[in-house]
Amino acid sequence: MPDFFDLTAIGATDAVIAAFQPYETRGLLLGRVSVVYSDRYRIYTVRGEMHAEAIGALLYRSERSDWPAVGDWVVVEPVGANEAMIHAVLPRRTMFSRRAAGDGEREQVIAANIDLALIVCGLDQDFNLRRIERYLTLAHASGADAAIVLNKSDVCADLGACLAEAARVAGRAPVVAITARSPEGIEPVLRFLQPGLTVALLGSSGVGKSTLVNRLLGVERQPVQEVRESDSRGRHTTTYRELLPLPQGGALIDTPGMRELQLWADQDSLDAAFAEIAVLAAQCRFRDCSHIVDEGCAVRAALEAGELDASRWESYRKLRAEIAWHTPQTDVQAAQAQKKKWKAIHKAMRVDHKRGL
Ligand SMILES: Nc1nc2c(ncn2[C@@H]2O[C@H](COP(=O)(O)OP(=O)(O)O)[C@@H](O)[C@H]2O)c(=O)[nH]1
Ligand SMILES: [Mg+2]
Ligand SMILES: [Zn+2]
Repeated sequence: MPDFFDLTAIGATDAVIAAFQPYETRGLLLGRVSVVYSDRYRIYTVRGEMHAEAIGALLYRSERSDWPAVGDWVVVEPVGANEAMIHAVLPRRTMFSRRAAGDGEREQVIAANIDLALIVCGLDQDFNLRRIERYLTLAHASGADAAIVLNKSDVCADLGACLAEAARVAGRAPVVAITARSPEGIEPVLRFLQPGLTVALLGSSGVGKSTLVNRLLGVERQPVQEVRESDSRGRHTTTYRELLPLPQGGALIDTPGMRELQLWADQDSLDAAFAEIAVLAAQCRFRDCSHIVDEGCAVRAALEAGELDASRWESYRKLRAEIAWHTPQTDVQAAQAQKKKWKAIHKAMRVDHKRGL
């Protein structure tokens, strides 16, 4: 363990340090969560990597989604050489969430404070634009920037065509093609990594995320799995999500367990991922246009004129239905909506009162 671990290299910005300031006087340390086990954590502090637990009050007094997650900046009290107690979680800048499995509407935070989401896809039989759209929506919802990394360029018959197809759904996200099979093969991805930046790898299992991580770290850190020849899909390997400091500065988060990704996003994130559809919808005659049968529908008109890709529209509709079904509404949002509703009702009642009703 090094005597001094550089937290700036893994993303301790001025804002993070300012948020920690009030605690510094009490002999507490700033830390960043690298791994979450069920009730234990691994963290990086200036003293290097430590094991940690959260104080009871932190867990009892907050929602599950406020518990420490991978990537969180935390305030810790060192106890012994290698152990610490987490006292507080500092405010998150960005946050990746999904619906907790088997539990209706509960938000589960997968990773926090990610600057850039690298959406990794395989250029084999698994190449799938619809999945890119899904991950892009998720990235927009998190607040992080996104870039698309097409891996396995060595097995792609028509790289130009695949790059062009991906670019058509990418919006403002840059698209690069790589092969994690060789050191030179990953060169296009290096420009996305820099000291202080936290990058997360998103993508289905089997696309080569762990191979890329190992290549970037320069060591075989993550287990790489064999894929089935038939459909290029990988079998699930059970590893922990982990924040890994990069030798050249910056941090990387590999995200196993995001195979069956349940969207935790909102309409705005969807509109950001499908900007051309959002622009069209704003031009429909009716504000609540169904885009199915209504008169003056700009979306239908564009579809019929061939100006809007039917598969894009189909993809958008599916994701929208999924979002509408599981509208992520925090308690605060729900309370605010209620407050607004009753304010309007009370206002109407006061008017009635003045009228002598
Ligand atoms: N042909 C080819 N295979 C790759 C490439 N990168 C990774 N693979 C293979 O894809 C399989 C899945 O890789 P892995 O890193 O475990 O994928 P992950 O599930 O996304 O972490 C392994 O058999 C890798 O050897 C590549 O650039 N080209
Ligand atoms: Mg993996
Ligand atoms: Zn319409």
